[in-house]
Amino acid sequence: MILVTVLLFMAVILALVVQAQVVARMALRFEARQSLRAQLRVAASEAAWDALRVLAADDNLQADHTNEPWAALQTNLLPNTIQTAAVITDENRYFNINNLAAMPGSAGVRLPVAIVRDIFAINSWPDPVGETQALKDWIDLDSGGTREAGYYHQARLPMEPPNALMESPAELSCVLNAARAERREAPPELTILPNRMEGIVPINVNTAGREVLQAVLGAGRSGLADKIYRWRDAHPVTDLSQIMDAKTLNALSPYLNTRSRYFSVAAQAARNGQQETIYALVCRDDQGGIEILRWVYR
Ligand SMILES: [Ca+2]
Ligand SMILES: [Ca+2]
Repeated sequence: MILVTVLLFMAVILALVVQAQVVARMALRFEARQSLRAQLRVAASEAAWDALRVLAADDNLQADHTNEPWAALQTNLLPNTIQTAAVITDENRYFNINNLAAMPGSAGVRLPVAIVRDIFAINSWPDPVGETQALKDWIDLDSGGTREAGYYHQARLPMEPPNALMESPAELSCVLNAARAERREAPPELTILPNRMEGIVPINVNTAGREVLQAVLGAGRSGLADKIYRWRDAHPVTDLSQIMDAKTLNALSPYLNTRSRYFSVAAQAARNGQQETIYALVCRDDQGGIEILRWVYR
């Protein structure tokens, strides 16, 4: 009986020791993962800063195009075997959804709603007028419109317009999918910028894709879009008067520029199958100075 008790006691002790070892090993592994995670975040941050230094060193601030050094993918293998990659995207190649809150200063200039409607139409959304109205009412300061708070109450949707500028892609997606049965990604031609300084954030004619360019120029100006494409294949547009006459320029000037102010940076660091990513949105001023607007770890 005593022998059985002793054996049982030893078995319990052994089980406890094994369990303690397993727990200790798990804790060590967790600590190693956390430590690598911290190292990866530092490496990703440094990769993002290196990319931003190249952006700040741009020697031509009057024109921005994708053959400039800042637009190239930057990769690095660090002495501690962490691999990093950083890429800068010119956000002025897209149309800023917050432009819907602005009114062009002079008559005869195309309205932001017309451009956004064209972007939805190009992407074959079912109701470009309704989708644009939903975004406009969400952002604009007034409460008069078919997609203001009353619309959401009536449809029993648990949300209502903040009547303020949009802040994130998640917010844009939420508004667009509020009443949709099937979730859909926002059109890739749209971006979300804080436009604090200017009423309308222009697109960059040197970097904008054909769909954005076509939507901004409007129907009937496909010849101009072709001309811009031909011009920038040979050399960047440095002055808008190079590609359009004064009358056309007058009608489109709030929407077009040859340079960019907003850029996003995606930087990633990886080792042993573990990775950390940073996404940043920055604003570059006329002297090349960089201000960080968003800095998110993903
Ligand atoms: Ca430049
Ligand atoms: Ca509103």
